[in-house]
Amino acid sequence: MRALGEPRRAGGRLLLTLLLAGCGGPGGSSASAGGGSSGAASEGESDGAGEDACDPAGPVAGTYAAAINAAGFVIDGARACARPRLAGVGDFNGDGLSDMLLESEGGRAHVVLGRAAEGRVFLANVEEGVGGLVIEPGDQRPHGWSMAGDVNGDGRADLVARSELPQTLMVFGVADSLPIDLDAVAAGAGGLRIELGPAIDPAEGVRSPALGGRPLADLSGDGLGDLAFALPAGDGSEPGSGRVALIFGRSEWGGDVAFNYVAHGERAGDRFGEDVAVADVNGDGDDDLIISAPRADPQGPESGRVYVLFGPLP
Ligand SMILES: [Ca+2]
Ligand SMILES: [Ca+2]
Ligand SMILES: [Ca+2]
Ligand SMILES: [Ca+2]
Repeated sequence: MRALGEPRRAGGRLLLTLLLAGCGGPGGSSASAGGGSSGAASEGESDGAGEDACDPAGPVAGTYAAAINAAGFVIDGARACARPRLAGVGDFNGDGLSDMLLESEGGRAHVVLGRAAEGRVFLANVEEGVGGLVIEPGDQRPHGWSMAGDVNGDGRADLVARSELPQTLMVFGVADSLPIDLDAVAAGAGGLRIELGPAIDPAEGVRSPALGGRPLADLSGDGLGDLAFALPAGDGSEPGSGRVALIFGRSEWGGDVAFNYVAHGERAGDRFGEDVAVADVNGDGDDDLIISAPRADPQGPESGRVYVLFGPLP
């Protein structure tokens, strides 16, 4: 096995040994491993507006030399214009270390395995199974990725790829670093396709197919991770008030998967479900569900309301 510090590009041309300090890598990569994502479940919108064009042959900002004033490591993207984003964290391979889920333009995702070593991780190496694994989108064209908890109880965090609605794909965590083909997952190998059926209208705009960012987001209290689908433009108590729907984890997946719990916004236009997070707010040891409705009107127009639902949820 090669060391992580030796990037080997797919074509085999580039062989460099780069240590953390003082060496600029291949141009165009960021020195920060962070993507600004908090781990709350409102992440995963990569198909949005405001995209500026990226020229793969365009100028680069200069040399990147890992100028972080702390111990740690950096993760460098594999290719120009990939724009990897941090889509979630969780222990995908079950080794006790938190792993990072990165999603790139075009739907490709990388799982970068947690490690104690400093230095650099190259996604080009991860694509060859060194320090992580790649998930190729195939024909599934995922719109966004999220790290879920362990939704099947095997000790490994699982992933969710938002595919063409009304369906989503779940990728079960694995211990090895072989590439994962999302087409195979859709066919039932190493995961499954969840048909959400008419319960989700594509026009509703699903925001967050998983409650990532925590080792386990367990809102049902059974020890298995659960999935959340936030629909801030969906129908709730009134049309367009928003809703959040949960699918609870289970040891055996398959067949039709129905929502186990649905919370509704109160008034049209509330944007209930704009943000969703999980934390133990009341200190009883059970996860609680936090949902924002920034345009609710309880104290005047769009004064906003945040709901805290104590778990376990029925
Ligand atoms: Ca891990
Ligand atoms: Ca799992
Ligand atoms: Ca659960
Ligand atoms: Ca609690």
